[in-house]
Amino acid sequence: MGLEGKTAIVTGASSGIGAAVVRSLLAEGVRVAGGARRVDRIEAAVALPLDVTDQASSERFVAAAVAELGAIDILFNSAGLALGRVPVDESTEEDERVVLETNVVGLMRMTRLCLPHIRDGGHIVNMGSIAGRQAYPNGSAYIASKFAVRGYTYALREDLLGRPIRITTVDAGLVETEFSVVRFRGDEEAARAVYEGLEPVTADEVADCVLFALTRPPHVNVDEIVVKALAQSSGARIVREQP
Ligand code: 8X3
Repeated sequence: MGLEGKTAIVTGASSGIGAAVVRSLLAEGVRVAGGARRVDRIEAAVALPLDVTDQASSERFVAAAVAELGAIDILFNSAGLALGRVPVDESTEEDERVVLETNVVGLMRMTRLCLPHIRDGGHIVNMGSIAGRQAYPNGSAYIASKFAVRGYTYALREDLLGRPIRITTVDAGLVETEFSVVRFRGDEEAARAVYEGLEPVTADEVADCVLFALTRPPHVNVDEIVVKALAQSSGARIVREQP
């Protein structure tokens, strides 16, 4: 099923998996509105400021995107982050709030705001994580947020059942993007160590998974894709080659 001429909204469009999905949708002939705080980094023709943690910003974004694109065929909810790798008793309320407000409340808000504009045959793809399927040590807020994304996606599927809108989550493991630099608050060395001694999945390879789900026939709903580096069985078990 080709995507030529379809329209898409992508959140978290300025970097990582969001930016990779923008690129692959553009290559398929999709008209994309990308939203992020760093608008200058968005490669989509329609690049708009978006802070999913801010209701007014999200409302302005959706109104402007719909004004540019008309109805929406694809919503890719990619905006998300992790902060820190510490045990629960060292975690801070502030970090927990930022992670949950971005990954969970922001994703729910964007879905709710976009839904009235998603036309029949539309598709919502949520970026999940293997952290939303199995816990690993020292990642409680991120893990809680991604379990919530999976729960919300299941609930969405129940509430939209009978409507011609498909729903997919893509749960990725180690993907080398700015994710770890953000998680370690700019500490590039700590971020690099996350991917050392193994070949992580790339953002483009995750975008391929998104494209696969989007291009199935309209009656086929790919519920979940779980994609990990071959060198990991979970967030906690990773085999690294010694230098
Ligand atoms: C990212 C996966 O395991 O690095 O969503 O937290 S993990």
